[in-house]
Amino acid sequence: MSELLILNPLPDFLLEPLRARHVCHDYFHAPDRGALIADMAERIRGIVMSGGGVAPVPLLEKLPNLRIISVFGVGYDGVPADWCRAHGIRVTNTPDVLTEDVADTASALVLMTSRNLAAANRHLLAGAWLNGPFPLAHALRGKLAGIVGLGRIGRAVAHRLEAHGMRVAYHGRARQEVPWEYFESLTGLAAASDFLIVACPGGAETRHLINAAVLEALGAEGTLINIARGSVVDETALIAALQRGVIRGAGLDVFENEPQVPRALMSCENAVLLPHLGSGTHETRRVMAALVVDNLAAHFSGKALLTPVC
Ligand code: 8YV
Repeated sequence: MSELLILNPLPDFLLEPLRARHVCHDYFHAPDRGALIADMAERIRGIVMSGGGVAPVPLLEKLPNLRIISVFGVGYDGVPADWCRAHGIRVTNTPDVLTEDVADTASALVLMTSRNLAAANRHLLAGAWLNGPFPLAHALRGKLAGIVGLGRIGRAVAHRLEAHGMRVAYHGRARQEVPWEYFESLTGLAAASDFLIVACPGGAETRHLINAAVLEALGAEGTLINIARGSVVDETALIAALQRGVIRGAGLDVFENEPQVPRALMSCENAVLLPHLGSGTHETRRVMAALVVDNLAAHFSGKALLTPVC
């Protein structure tokens, strides 16, 4: 049985099939990770990690027989993919199967922020409705949804928001054959948008892409939505923009240092914050888990990988 290093906590419905097929070593909970690696470095043939996890090069360099990294998620920004390519290490992820759930989450955050639904819930639960109605909010129809990164998830978000009567535009590395307006300038898209929706990959190329200048352009009637990676947004600049009313609000499912969320951000009443639950449904996570198991099975039996990154 091939031996695997489990880099992050995984759900039982993934751990059980992995343990039935492989010898699994729990790196995350190991009392002495250095000793664990020193003891079995030669035996490790694969790594399993979560979408938000990190597989640092210094760790990978200690595993001379590592041949595959299987990511339980679509985002693989925590994997040094170029290094893996150069060292003959395959990488797989779980694209497509989580697109609809993550897009649903983005659509929910747009609705929650536009209609202040989280505050409305607090209003009722606190008994404030007895003292008067909840304040009016804002409609979605006719508003512009500016999508940063029109990949699979970005397109699914666009279709959902069109169904709410919103207009759609986008920014990305290149213009695409789609019926929506393309903005070559991110700041230009922000200035035109009522909702700026971050749906691009994480990683060095997009780190702090959404900075103070972009937030300034989004403006006092604008809302930032992020269902991609926390690293894409300068969180310090976002907190300042929320506190000063530079933007109207934010709806976030991802954060720079998960699961630690800055108290200053949690104190912003104009922010709706979710604990990175974008793909977090029974239906989707089980299909993702099956992809992880099946990619490993394909690799170790010399067959083509189902969802290769490299
Ligand atoms: C993971 C994620 O799916 O898919 C991703 O890239 O960010 C997450 O939604 C989840 O953490 C399971 O690993």
